[in-house]
Amino acid sequence: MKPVDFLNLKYKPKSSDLVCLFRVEPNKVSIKEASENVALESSIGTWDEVSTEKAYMKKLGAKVFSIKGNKVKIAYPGELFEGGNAPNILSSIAGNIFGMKIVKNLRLDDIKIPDGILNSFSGPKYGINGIRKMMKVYDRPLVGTIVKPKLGLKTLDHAKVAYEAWMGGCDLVKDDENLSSQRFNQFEERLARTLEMADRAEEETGEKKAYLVNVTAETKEMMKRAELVEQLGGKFIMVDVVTEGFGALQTLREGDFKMAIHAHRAMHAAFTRNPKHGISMMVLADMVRLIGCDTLHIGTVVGKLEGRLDEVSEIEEEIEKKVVKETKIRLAQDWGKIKSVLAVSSGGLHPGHIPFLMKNLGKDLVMQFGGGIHAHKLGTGAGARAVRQAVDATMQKISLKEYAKNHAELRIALEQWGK
Ligand code: CAP
Ligand code: MG
Repeated sequence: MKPVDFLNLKYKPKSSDLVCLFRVEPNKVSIKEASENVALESSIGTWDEVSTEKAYMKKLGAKVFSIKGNKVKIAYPGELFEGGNAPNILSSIAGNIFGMKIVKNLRLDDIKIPDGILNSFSGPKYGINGIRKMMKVYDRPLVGTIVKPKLGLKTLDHAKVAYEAWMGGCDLVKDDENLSSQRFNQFEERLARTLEMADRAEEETGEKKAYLVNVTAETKEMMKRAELVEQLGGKFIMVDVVTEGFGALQTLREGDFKMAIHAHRAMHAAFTRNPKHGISMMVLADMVRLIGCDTLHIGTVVGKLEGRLDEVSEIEEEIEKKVVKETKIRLAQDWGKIKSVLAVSSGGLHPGHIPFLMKNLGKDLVMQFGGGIHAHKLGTGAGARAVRQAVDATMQKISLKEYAKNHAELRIALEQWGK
């Protein structure tokens, strides 16, 4: 039987193919041989031809159809995958291949998902427009905070910090990625007390307020917690999408709760950070959108993660800006029935960063400040006000320095952290 051709540089991908862009660094073999092995191992092949192979399955073989330098494009027939099954797709295109000896480094940089697979998923329930409608904020970025310290606060202190932040002008208050239901701050009590504070702040400010409570846990327990949030009238739940896992994330989305899902990406840098090996943030963003989260962390360029501005060279900053911008654009790209995802910038941010973020990432954005609010000299409420003042100034095209002249909270923030 003629072997499957996993390498065909004349092949024109079909619209029903899922196409992957890899960066391949061969290990003592040609790029053609390395790429061919990536294609076979991530579809129907193994290290030698097996006698059990049937002619009828050849059409399922993935094909390397473009090699430009170390950039390799591979087309996967849509029938290779089970529709609506995210872990299944990743087990092929992002499975064993990263461990193969025939490559020194391998990075999945980008994917193009065919309509057939797109339409087999739910996508976000609310998306950018739905969240804007829910929060009644239409013309500016949303601002949020993370209750800090990230762990250790007792429930009533947690709820109090949240209240201060909402009263200061935060739209969103979220749990930190590693807060679940530890003894010092148990989930149910925390949920009830903090939602009470959200209701109070809504009444007193006339603005919509949302609590992004972290439901990350064993899947059944996670579902129970999400049901409780819905029963208590919560607008949002938050989940650590990488540590929770794509299958469990689908279970949460298929619960079809009347709540938006906030995706935290803790652990992502374990596979997204190395530009030579792993999986890009763009691919992670695509999977999170496909499954159906409404908001997703995408990075800041200027913040503390992935290297602060003064530590990275201009080139690195341009590359990072490009990655963050492209991910944001991708999250709002037209995917037919699949709604958009609202991008979240977070990590080492303070009010001085706001003009840069709004200039580079626009208004369809959530900007989150943990230390940048709670470390304000005058406390959480003042920190939140300083953030809103910086947003107002930027919306009115007034420099922060000028606006700070008659806005004390912002002036103090700029004295503390600069611009
Ligand atoms: C930010 C944060 C977020 C990071 C996640 C933290 O706090 O709560 O988890 O932003 O990173 O724990 O570091 P600060 P990313 O505002 O105090 O820095 O958004 O890159 O996924
Ligand atoms: Mg955090």
